[in-house]
This record gives sequence, C-alpha cells and structure tokens, in this order.
Amino acid sequence: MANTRPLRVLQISQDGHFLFNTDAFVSVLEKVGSRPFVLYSINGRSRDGKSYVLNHFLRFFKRTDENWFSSQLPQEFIWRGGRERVTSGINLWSEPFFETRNGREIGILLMDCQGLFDDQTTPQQNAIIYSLSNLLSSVMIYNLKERIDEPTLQTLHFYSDYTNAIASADDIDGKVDPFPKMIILIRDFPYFHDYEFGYHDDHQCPL
Ligand SMILES: Nc1nc2c(ncn2[C@@H]2O[C@H](COP(=O)(O)OP(=O)(O)OP(=O)(O)O)[C@@H](O)[C@H]2O)c(=O)[nH]1
Ligand SMILES: [Mg+2]
Repeated sequence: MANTRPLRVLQISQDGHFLFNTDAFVSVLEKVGSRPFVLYSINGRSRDGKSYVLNHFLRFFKRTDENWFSSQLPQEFIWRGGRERVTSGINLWSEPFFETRNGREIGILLMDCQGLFDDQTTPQQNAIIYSLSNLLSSVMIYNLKERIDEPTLQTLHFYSDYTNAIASADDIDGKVDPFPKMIILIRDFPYFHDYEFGYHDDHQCPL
C-alpha cells in the first residue's frame, strides 16, 4: 500500500492548544465505508513501550504468511529507547485493515496516543488526551509496566470522570456512551511463574 503512515489527528500546539484534524480522521473512516469497524487505541504512561506494541499489531495485520512473528518489527509508529518523549498528540494509522469475522468483513483502525505523565504535559492536558482516546476508540489498551496498583486505578478513575463530564456536556446531542472496552496490558510482568501468559481466569488476576 502506497504511502501508508500515521496521521496526526490531534496536535498540541506550543501554547497548549489542542487542534483536532477532522479531515484526517474522516479520511480514514471513509476508507472503511459502510463496514463495521473497531478502533484500537493505546494509552498509558510515557516511555512504556506503547508505540512498540502497535508495530506488533501492524506487523500482524500486514502478514503475508504464518511466520509473521519472525519478520522484522516495523518502525511505523515511531518507537525508540531513551528518556525523551517520542509520540506527541494522537496518531491514527492512515489505512484500515480488514479481517473477516463470522462471515462479516470488519475494519480495524489503530491509534497511538501521547504518553501520560511526561515532564512537558500538564495534568489537564493528560486528562484531555486520555478522554479523547476514550471517546474515539472502541477498545482502549491501557499499557502498564510490571503491575497494576492503587494509584493507577485512582488516576484512571479521575480521568474517567473527566471523560464523563465531556460526554455529558450540554452541547453534545443525544446520549453518548463514552467508554470503550478496556484492556489492561502489563509489560515485563514479573510473576510469570505464578500466572500463565495470555488470557486466564479473571479471579486469578494479581491486583
Ligand atoms: N523492558 C521493556 N522495554 C520495552 C518493551 N516494549 C518496548 N520496550 C522498549 O521501550 C522503549 C520505548 O518504546 P516506545 O514504544 O517508543 O514507548 P512509548 O510508550 O511509545 O513512548 P512515548 O511515545 O515517548 O510515550 C523502546 O526502546 C522499546 O524497545 C517491554 O515490553 N519491556
Ligand atoms: Mg510512543
């Protein structure tokens, strides 16, 4: 596919203003057409490997054979090590992917978000990024390192209240359910001797 790339749908200007690029967002939706679609976004703390994960998704959706996992990981949603923040604003992959599920073709969109809690972004800006990610996506992956703890849950609660406030604002027509399905993705999980990898019984989650 020619010129496929992340499109900047949300930009935060130097003076802290949020600019939403509706044309870019709509251009991707138009490629989905009338098919049902799911939009996956990834959110979480800055520098914890979010963009890296989305490149695994890209590699999977672009697969040409069963050995996709051994092919080189792309560098499409830019990822790299170091202390400096990499992703800014919100980026949407320019092309939907299509998969057939239960005989129906569905579009899959991928969205990468600026990390929370870096040293340049205010708490209010973080809340807005998180809320927009909530409002735009059907599945939000919340990326964490090693464990999920009480401060993280408190933060998610706080940001979710913010999302609710936006969704119930007077100037929004109709009733909007702002909350996508949420998947908590824990990286470098240290207790793999105690718990199997992959999905397992909810009651066994080590909270
Ligand atoms: N330890 C560890 N490092 C990882 C993992 N996944 C990615 N990394 C590394 O983490 C670094 C940061 O990856 P990015 O994907 O750029 O992180 P990010 O969360 O998108 O960063 P920002 O866009 O700055 O918020 C890279 O050097 C990755 O190789 C992981 O599961 N464990
Ligand atoms: Mg990133």
